[in-house]
Amino acid sequence: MNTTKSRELLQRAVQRIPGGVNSPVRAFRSVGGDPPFIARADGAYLYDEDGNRFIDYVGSWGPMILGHNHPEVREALARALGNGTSFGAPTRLEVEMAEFLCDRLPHLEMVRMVNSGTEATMSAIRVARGATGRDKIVKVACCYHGHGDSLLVEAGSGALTFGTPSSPGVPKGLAADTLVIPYNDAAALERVLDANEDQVACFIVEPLPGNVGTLLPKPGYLEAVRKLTRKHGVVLIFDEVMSGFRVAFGGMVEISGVVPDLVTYGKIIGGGLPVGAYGGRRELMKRVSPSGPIYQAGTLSGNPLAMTAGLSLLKILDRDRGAIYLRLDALTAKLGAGVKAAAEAAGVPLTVNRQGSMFTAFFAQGPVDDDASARTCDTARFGTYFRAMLEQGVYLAPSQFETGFMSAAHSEADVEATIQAAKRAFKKVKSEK
Ligand code: KE4
Repeated sequence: MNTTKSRELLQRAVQRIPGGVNSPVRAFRSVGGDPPFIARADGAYLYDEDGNRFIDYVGSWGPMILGHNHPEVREALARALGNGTSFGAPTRLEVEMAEFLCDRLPHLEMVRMVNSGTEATMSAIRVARGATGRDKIVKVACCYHGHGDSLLVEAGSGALTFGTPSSPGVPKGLAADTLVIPYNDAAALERVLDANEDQVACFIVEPLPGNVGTLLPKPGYLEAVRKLTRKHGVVLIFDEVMSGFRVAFGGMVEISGVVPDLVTYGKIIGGGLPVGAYGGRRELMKRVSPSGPIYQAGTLSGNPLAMTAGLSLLKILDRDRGAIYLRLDALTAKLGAGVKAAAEAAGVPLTVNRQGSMFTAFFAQGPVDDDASARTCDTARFGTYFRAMLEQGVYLAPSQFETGFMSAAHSEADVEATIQAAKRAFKKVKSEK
């Protein structure tokens, strides 16, 4: 595969951008090799600067649920461009977006738009702390909620789960207020809430974790979490930045029937432009400035172009939700089954987790249902598999601990071609060790 232009761009990029990328995972550090620089995308495909085409299972990490460059989204943006790009003033589009979301998501009584998932989770936590007057938060070890200081925290030593920074630059004092527990373990949540009575503002969790690869909630887990947080007066925050409008139109709230106090969104609701949102109970959201004292702001929040792209994508999902989610589920089920069968034929242990069009092939015997079991993966084998797939024109998430995304633009032929590529890739994995 010719990668001349991408390599030249990477050499220039690393001179001026940390690691040559504007978000770390794009650098392919955990899978080896250098990333192709993408020139354009259309439907299910990415095209790099050297003209190579890839079947894309990253979809910009979630937003491209209908595929890249959707004509209705593109045309809506073209029309909006003529009106100007940003005003820093209230617009009709923001009202329409807020009404669209709240009218269709019963758990959303009020919502505030921001510019990323990180801003959404940071803000939701501040609302929980401001509303309860409590400083501590509880998070799950394997969940990622963006790079806000309180959330770049890993499980500390000792039984009390006090957090320690997972990055330099996060103050120890702040990290200590973040308590970290394993996923799918309601007893661990009960212990930490009992040990910190009246001190915990919120429990934030990806109801369907996608940042350690895809994990599924055990039966009863989310219900138990809801019961425990209500009992202790703790705000329950579902981080649906990835799963929202992805696993179902109503996300994991729709699938599980468990209703959080606050929820965060991102990715799909921006249609590929920078958008995040947080919202939920009116009693909490009315406390946000300027209607209340809890401060949060953003120059480009609710930007007209981002609202246009997000609304046009969401309206298509709403209009054709039955057919779209059925197609996504069927295509992804076919892919998962085909890849699993290919691994078995090659004698490579593999566990495929999937919910709708979110999926991960873990190089582990399995089951993989929490952080500890996810960490047993053979990441070296994943790297070999990833590179072999890329060489064959299949663009997977460049880390074992990430989620893949199917789009409605993928065809049966794309899925079949991917399965055939996987058969060859597993043979290479097996031959290497
Ligand atoms: P952003 O700040 O990247 O828009 O969103 C942060 C975030 C919050 N919550 C969840 C559940 C998320 O998945 C994310 C971001 N997801 C990663 C994918 N692992 C974005 C990819 C990247 O960091 O480049």
